[in-house]
Amino acid sequence: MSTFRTVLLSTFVVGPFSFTACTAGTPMDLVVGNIQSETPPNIPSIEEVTPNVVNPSDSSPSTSPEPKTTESTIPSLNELCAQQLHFVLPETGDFFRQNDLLTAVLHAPNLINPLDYSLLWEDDTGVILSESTFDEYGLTHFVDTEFTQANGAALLHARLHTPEGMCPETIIKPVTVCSKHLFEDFEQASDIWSTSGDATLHPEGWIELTQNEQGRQGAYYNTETWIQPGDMSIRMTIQTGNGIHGGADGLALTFLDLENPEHLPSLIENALPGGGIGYAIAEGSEQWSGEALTVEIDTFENTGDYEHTDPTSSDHIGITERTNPEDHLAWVDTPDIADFETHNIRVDIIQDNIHIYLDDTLILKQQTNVQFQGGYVFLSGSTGWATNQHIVHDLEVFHGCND
Ligand SMILES: [Ca+2]
Ligand SMILES: [Ca+2]
Repeated sequence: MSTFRTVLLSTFVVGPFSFTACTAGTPMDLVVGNIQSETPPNIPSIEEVTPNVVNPSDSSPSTSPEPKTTESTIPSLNELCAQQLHFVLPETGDFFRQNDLLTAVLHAPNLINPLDYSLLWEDDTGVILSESTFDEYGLTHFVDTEFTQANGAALLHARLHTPEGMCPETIIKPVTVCSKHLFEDFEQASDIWSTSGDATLHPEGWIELTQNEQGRQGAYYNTETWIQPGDMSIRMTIQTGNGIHGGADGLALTFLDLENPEHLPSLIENALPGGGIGYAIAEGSEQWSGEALTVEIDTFENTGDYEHTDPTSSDHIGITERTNPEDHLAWVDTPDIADFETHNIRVDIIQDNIHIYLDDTLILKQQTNVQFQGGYVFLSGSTGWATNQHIVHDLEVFHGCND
């Protein structure tokens, strides 16, 4: 008899009955061990059970106070299903390209005999994608491209298959599948990207948006790629700092809603320098509808004396709309962002939620109403009285993520 079974017996078995926990959060279920024709009038909860006491309603003749052990030592399906299951991969909110390879890993750390179990991987409609066995450490995995064929928000289900049968409940991991994907590593000159102002493409594999001198402004823009509205995930690896007077002004990624991309260069050239971070395009242009979405890495507090007002005295990652550097839809302080180390910035927009990650740590989750209608993409940067280097090492955007 295993330790597991001994514990179950001494804890749960009362006369001919045994009691077992179902999945977390559900009430205790009564499970009949030795089948009796009579059911107790009041089903006791687990707290009411005193181990090793004969139930007074037990009318079967018995000369021994010891509980019967033969059948009730076999754990029930509910007992076997009451397991900790934990997705190692994918992570919550992960984004995939359509037809990407999905790798999923699940850990069940407390299985007594993990080799006796397997796991069903299912989609949201209950279709079984695969069944995989556990290893001796309680790990199992699944690799597949079928799951990522459909576009949009998706739920991956995992169902435990025990020696006593299938568990009724699944655990769920939400992910997003996107039909569009922009990736630029700046390793070589591109037909669809162009530099503007002081921006320089370095053959080592990055774009430097300004020179580290006062009053500079530059951009790198793409007249071919239309970023779709809706859910998206934006990732950038940036490096900024090494300047004078405390550092300024920042760098930004903007999606500009524009009918004709031929107007992009002139609009960018006329964007405001300094606190405008090279993305602040004045409203009223006939060439531009006025809709835009920007992720700014703002390293200088503008106080409204000459320009707009920033919402915080700290360096910050902000989300602004309509290229208005005063209109911060969301922002989060990042006081160490201009330390001239490389930093990974990730902004996810899922329905009305903005999630901002810095170096893989979620630093802001905010509910807001994003008006973005899609647009062409450009990176920009600027310096003023204070300066910094403004470098982007790579850029990735998952978009087209809605059904
Ligand atoms: Ca600023
Ligand atoms: Ca700002």
